Amino acid sequence: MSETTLLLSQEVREALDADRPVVALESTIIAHGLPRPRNLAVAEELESLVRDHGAVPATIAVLDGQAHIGLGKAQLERVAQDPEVRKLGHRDLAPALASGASGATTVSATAFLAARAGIRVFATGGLGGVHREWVRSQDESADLRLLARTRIAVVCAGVKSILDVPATLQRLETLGVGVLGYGTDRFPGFYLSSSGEPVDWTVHTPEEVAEVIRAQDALGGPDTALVVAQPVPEDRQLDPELHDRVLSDALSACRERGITGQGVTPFLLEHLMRATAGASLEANLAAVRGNVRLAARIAAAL
Ligand code: PSU
Ligand code: MN
Repeated sequence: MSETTLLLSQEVREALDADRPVVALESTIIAHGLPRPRNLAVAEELESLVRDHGAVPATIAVLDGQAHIGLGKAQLERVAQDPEVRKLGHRDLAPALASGASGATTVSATAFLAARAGIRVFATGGLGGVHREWVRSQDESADLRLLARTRIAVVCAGVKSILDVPATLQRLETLGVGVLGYGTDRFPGFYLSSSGEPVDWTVHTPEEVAEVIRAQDALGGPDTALVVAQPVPEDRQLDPELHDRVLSDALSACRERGITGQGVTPFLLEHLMRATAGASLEANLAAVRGNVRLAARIAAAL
């Protein structure tokens, strides 16, 4: 990719050149996953959290046909506030660049661009995955396939609980994407501390994660990602009963309105937020904050 296609902020470029820790942050959660105007405050807070833990934040987005790795204040504001900002998965990057469009990047697009820029650690909320009703809709997030061929560590709170979690874990296994439980032997459930599903590998410190990353690099082989799944603290999770109740309503509403494709995930997150009077948002934010902190510590340990 040419220099003009991938635009690194000066701060990110200097940090990468000097081998200092950098953490990639995605922008879809800002533009399409959180309500305005809180989303901007969160975007800024996440960047500060990365800095507080000794790393440089690189929020990634496409603006006017240029892929930005690291955003300035005005650029971050644009991503948070401009309703024209689209949602860009990995496959949308080329048409967006070619047409001069602006868009927020999902996990798939962010992981791709971050790896291209030489960033090794990435933090988000919850990965996309296999949707319930996959048999009918064939809706599986592009996040999974992209993570099967991108060398990056993604710190997340599991996959969004709106998904079919066991099916998503099975896909990750099939695709050869490693999964570590951070401080847990259960796969986290995004809004919930546990999805109830087991994970095969548990680590407890950023240094242990760094060891796994180094081993992955030493082994070589297919460029797969590493999913570092950290649960939201139990006292910050969404009440599991409330979660299950509102989720079934949200899924029916999505079906009734015929929402498909890129609209599904933002619709469900929005619906849950309203139906829980903001409680799902607080759980989501608690998870993301924890992930950003941990990602910075992993980047520093590398
Ligand atoms: N994590 C969050 N909120 C979000 C997302 C992740 O806490 O909104 C976004 C990510 O960008 C992820 C996307 O890649 O949702 C998945 O969308 P889809 O199911 O359309 O692939
Ligand atoms: Mn989808």
